[in-house]
Amino acid sequence: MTDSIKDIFDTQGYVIVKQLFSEEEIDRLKTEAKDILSRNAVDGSGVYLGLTAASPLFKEAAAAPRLSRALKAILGDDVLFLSDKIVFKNASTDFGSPWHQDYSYWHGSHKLSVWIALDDATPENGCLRLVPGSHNETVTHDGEAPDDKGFVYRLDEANIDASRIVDFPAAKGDALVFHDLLLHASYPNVSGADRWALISTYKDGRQPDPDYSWAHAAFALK
Ligand SMILES: O=C(O)CCC(=O)C(=O)O
Repeated sequence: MTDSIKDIFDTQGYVIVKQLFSEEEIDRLKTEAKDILSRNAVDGSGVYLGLTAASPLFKEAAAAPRLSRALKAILGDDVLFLSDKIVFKNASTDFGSPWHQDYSYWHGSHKLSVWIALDDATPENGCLRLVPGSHNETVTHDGEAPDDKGFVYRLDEANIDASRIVDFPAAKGDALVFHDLLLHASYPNVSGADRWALISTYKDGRQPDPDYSWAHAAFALK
């Protein structure tokens, strides 16, 4: 018997969904994202929040039927989309995201996020790295945050058992649905090519939470 998506999520803290979106759908989303960035005079590499608030195409993607079914299998029928962002790492910049758990930034009820590859992601251009099962563990963030790259709650890689780390190389359109306590990071992009990803965050709408200012465009999935 194969394990259900919820069993896998509960055990590992994540589920991989191959080809959640087709190449054509991803190309349309990336073109739309580039338009949004250029309309807002954003260039280089970085993070941009609020795609769904800015674009019907992103809103449709956030509620795509296959994604909605997977989220409901994990969270139950009352799934609330909270917010999304693109993490765009272009040829000119190469920072890797440090090890962290998203929950440190949000608190409240546990959420999950869906990381979607807008480009093929490899260790060379900055694919994600994960610690399976870490969503069941309490972690003390201890890394320094001396630069301006955000991620004030970090865990020094020296404090992670290297044998537990797995890479998530992704083809564009592949997705990782992950718990907000899953320890994750990404490699630096040393490839000279783009590594863009869309990250959308959801929760069980029945769970009470503070009024998150970053979730101003929240909507319930049908
Ligand atoms: O896409 C990445 O490089 C990682 C981003 C990330 O972990 C985050 O924004 O929480």
